[in-house]
Amino acid sequence: MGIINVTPDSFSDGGLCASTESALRHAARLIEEGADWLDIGGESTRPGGIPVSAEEELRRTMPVVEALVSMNTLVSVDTSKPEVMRAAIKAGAAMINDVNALRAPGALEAIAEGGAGACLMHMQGDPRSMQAHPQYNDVVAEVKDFLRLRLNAAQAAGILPEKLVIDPGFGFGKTLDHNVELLRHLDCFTDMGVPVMVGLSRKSMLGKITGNHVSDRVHASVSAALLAVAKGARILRVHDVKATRDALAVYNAVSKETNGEENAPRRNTQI
Ligand code: 8Y4
Repeated sequence: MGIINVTPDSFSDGGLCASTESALRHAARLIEEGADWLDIGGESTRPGGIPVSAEEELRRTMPVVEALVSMNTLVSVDTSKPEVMRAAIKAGAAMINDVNALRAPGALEAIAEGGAGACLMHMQGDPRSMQAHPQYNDVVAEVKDFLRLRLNAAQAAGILPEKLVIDPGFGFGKTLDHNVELLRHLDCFTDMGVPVMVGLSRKSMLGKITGNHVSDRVHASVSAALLAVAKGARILRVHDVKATRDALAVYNAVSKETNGEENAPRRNTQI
């Protein structure tokens, strides 16, 4: 899943048309590089990101969603606002990627009534304060308990299990140790009956591990993505589609599940 941020460029006075055009140019590139999905976001969900109104989020994202849907691209919309969810689904978005796991009043109903898919992500606290004092007794167990509760709430609201995806939410109210622990034990999340999605791309945990600036985290991101796949992740939310695709091609060529014949039991034979 390739990431498309639609936020007005503060260094140009091109306004909305310019940001729509540059988002669509970027989308075309990510599709060419092999993205199956594009995740369209109109509000910065990073720590300290500036909140925007539903109207502004719609103004930014809808022209991009409409254009991509008309080009037969699988579109996911990164939003926590029910009003934006409804408009995105009406325009043809197949999935809503909600870092708030459909906890806003009306969010569950928006997905259920629209018949769309949803990614339920774990976050401790809210984007403004979540990185202040992240705290867990057992991060894997607590994230898993939260996701189980949200899966149950979604299904109770009438969302079909085959429309749901879960995500442990790397970097959302977690220290480096919490993030590493979650990635190390990502396989613990594969028994919940729905695919596991991860977003590790260029995140600060990779900056802390490598010492690299956000502009130089591609290699670390690809490594983390491959580790996540090895531990059962099925959807990777990434900036660098080509690099991730190349790594996955190598992974899939070697991996046992896809090969059959080539992987008959082998042992070391003497002479
Ligand atoms: C550099 C680049 C530094 C990006 C930080 C970031 C996730 C997500 C985000 C995720 C799901 C981000 C919307 C944060 N992360 N959705 N969204 N999972 N499902 N930060 O991990 O990319 S935004």
